[in-house]
Formats: sequence, structure tokens, C-alpha cells
Amino acid sequence: MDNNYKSGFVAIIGRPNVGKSTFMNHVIGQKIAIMSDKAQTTRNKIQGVYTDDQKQIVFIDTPGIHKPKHKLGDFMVKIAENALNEVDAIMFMINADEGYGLGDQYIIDRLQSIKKPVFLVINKIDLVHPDQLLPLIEQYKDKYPFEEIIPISALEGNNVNHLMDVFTEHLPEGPQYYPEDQITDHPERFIIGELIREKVLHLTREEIPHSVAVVIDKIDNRSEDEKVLVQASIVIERKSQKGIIIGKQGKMLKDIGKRARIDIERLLGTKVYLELWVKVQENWRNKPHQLQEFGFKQDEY
Ligand SMILES: Nc1nc2c(ncn2[C@@H]2O[C@H](COP(=O)(O)OP(=O)(O)OP(=O)(O)O)[C@@H](O)[C@H]2O)c(=O)[nH]1
Ligand SMILES: [Mg+2]
Repeated sequence: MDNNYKSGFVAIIGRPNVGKSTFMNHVIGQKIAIMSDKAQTTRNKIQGVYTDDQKQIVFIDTPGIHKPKHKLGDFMVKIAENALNEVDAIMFMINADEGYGLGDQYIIDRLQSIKKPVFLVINKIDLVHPDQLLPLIEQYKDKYPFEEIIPISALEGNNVNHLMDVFTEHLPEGPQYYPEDQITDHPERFIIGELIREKVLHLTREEIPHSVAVVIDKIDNRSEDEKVLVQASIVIERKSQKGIIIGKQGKMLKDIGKRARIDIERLLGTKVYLELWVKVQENWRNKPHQLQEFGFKQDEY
């Protein structure tokens, strides 16, 4: 390692659904944060560590900042806002296809008191004509003294290398905080739960995606067939939702299980036997003790 090694922490913030987790996974080259077209997919802060021989950048993916409607939402927004204080630089991501809105103004207001470089990243440029970018850049330029404004497509990878170069330029010299093979701060157990929740997000609609939590009950290396046994519970808020998650003759639950198993096998690099249960915990998103139990603990962040 040379002596000009650079390192730093970068928070990724923005409204829900702009592509924060997609960007982080693209850079890390592995799915550590789940992604979906439903708003409020990410619920916790998740580190993604990028390491090469010149730099280490620790990205902090955060929940989309929105107007909370329950205690879980309060937790999510607080997590995202607190992340601003813990980093060297901030990446504020917007959606090229959506334009400026009140939600963005709320975030810009939060940034006023933060004395750190803020990079405006305009994502999803694959969805717009290049002519649409200039007016958007002009509009945002006047709202905040951004360090730089960089358009990218996290999905297709356009201009992501350039963005990484820009970060590298601005990073201070510093140590390699994490071993080079560490890509996240969360244990496999957490990511496995998230991968199951992702499939529920992909396969269900309306109020279901937001009503679901996943609890891992057991992970066990089985000697008889060398598979990893994963037992997990899908927790929902109302009895009436149980039928939707289980589906006709159990079809929905089977689909969720099959898709989640493929992702978990990719994560662990072994064959997996996945067992899923469905449980009802009335109104869990508003119950502090339940939130704690499901891993939404304020004091840990
Ligand atoms: N076309 C296009 N779609 C994208 C791009 N980046 C992300 N998406 C899509 O946008 C949706 C949201 O992506 P996520 O990465 O889950 O967004 P997020 O900002 O992490 O969302 P929250 O966790 O809810 O705050 C998904 O359907 C992605 O496939 C992009 O560059 N181009
Ligand atoms: Mg996300």
C-alpha cells in the first residue's frame, strides 16, 4: 500500500426509490442492499465497502427520506438524517426522470447546517433525453453549493467510474479501515432476511410490501446433505394479509421461497434449504418493543 492511500465515508441520501441501493450494489459488485420499485425499500443503514489499491470508500446506503406515517418510518428517516453527521462526504441522489420536488427541498434544508462536501448525483439518465439534463442541473445549481453535479445510470453503469474518480479526488489521505475482503458491516443473517423481504416486495402489491418484516429463526449447517438450513418467519400486520402471502394452495409462499433461496445460495456460495413461516403481529410498525426485536434499534446507529 502506498503512503498516499485515500479513504473515507460517503453517505448516500435522497428520496425513496431514486436508486441509492442500486448504485451501492453496482459499485460493490454484489447485492448487499435489497432493491425494488416500491418506495421505502431500505429500512436500515447499510455499509458497502469499496476497496482497491489506491482507496477505500465506505458508502452508507440509507432509507429514503420521506414523511413518516408510523414509528418505523420515524426510525428510517432518523437513521438517514443521522448518517449525515458520520461521514466525510455526502452523495445526494435524485431521479433524472422526476425533477425537483418538495421532498428534495426538505433534504436540501437539512444540508444547510452540514459543513461537508455534497455531491449531487442525477441517477437514471438512461430514462431521459440528454437535453433534459441541462435544465435540471441549472435548477439544482441555484439551490445549494454542490461540490459537483454528476449524472449517472446506476442500473446500466453509465458514468459511475467517473463518479468514483471524482470521489477519489476529494477524499483525504487515510487508512484502510476494513480488510479488503469485507464488503459490508451487516452479518449474513441480516442480508438473508432482507433477501427474503425483497421477494415479498417484488411479488406483492399495495399495503403488503410495507407491512412485512422478516425474522431469521435459525441458520444451521446440516451435515447430512451439506446444505445450509435457513428457517425464517415472514411477519405481517393483519390476519387478512396471511392469505395473500401464502397464496392459492401455498403458491405465493413457494414463489417467495424459491426466488429467495436462489439469492441466498449466491450470497453464501452453498446449497440452501429454506423454510418459511408466516406470522401475524398486529400493528408491529408502531410498537417500539416489536421494532427493537426486529432489529430497528436506535441506540445501535
Ligand atoms: N432505469 C433506471 N432504473 C433505475 C436506476 N437505478 C435504479 N433504478 C430502479 O429504481 C428502483 C429503485 O431502486 P432502489 O435502488 O431500490 O432505490 P432506493 O433509492 O434505494 O430506494 P429506497 O430504499 O426505497 O429509498 C428499482 O426498480 C431500480 O431498478 C437507473 O439508473 N435507471
Ligand atoms: Mg434502498
